[in-house]
Amino acid sequence: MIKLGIPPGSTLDLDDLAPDQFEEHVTRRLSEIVSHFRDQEAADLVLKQEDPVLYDVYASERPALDGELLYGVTYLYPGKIGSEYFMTKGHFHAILETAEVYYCLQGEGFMVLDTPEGDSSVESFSRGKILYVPPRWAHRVVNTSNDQTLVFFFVYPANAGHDYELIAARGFRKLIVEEDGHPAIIDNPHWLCE
Ligand code: S6P
Ligand code: ZN
Repeated sequence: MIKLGIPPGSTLDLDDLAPDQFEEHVTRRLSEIVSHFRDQEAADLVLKQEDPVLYDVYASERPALDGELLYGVTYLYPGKIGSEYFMTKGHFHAILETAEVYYCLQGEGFMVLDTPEGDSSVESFSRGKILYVPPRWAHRVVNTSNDQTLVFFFVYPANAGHDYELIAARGFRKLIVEEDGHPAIIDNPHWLCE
């Protein structure tokens, strides 16, 4: 239920991994995005033992109307599937011509971006960094820390919506994997293949 008037401000405590000031909460486990990882054998091995939570998203509730914004915070936990770091599913906005702002509050990693036409970009994303996601760019965040949760704030038009299908079908052009103990940006061997 959306209340009229000015919503009360709130303080985000980074040590609180379950902030209660947001109306929406989505938990994503490995099983929901398993096909996005390169090493399916490694993923299957993990899933035989457990179905780990990869990230939690907390967001405000606002009407999906022109002029409204949604904002919130994502906690992307550390870990790997094979050599590939934990990452968000990644999406285009359903209304492609909508942008988004991300602000990293804690941790280190990358944002991977693609356009429908196949342009690609990878931006470092660590504490204090603000990234602007222009209209038309799909976006995914990758946590490359061994032990720290990557926490970021986001804000975008409330009517933007999410389109996960194209990314689910073809992936992003670039993957972030561990090589010799360090993050490496590599070409996705399966891009466009499925
Ligand atoms: C929404 C915004 C974030 C992500 C969240 C999880 O436009 O970009 O709230 O939804 O970080 O990512 P994903 O790809 O699973 O929605
Ligand atoms: Zn988005």
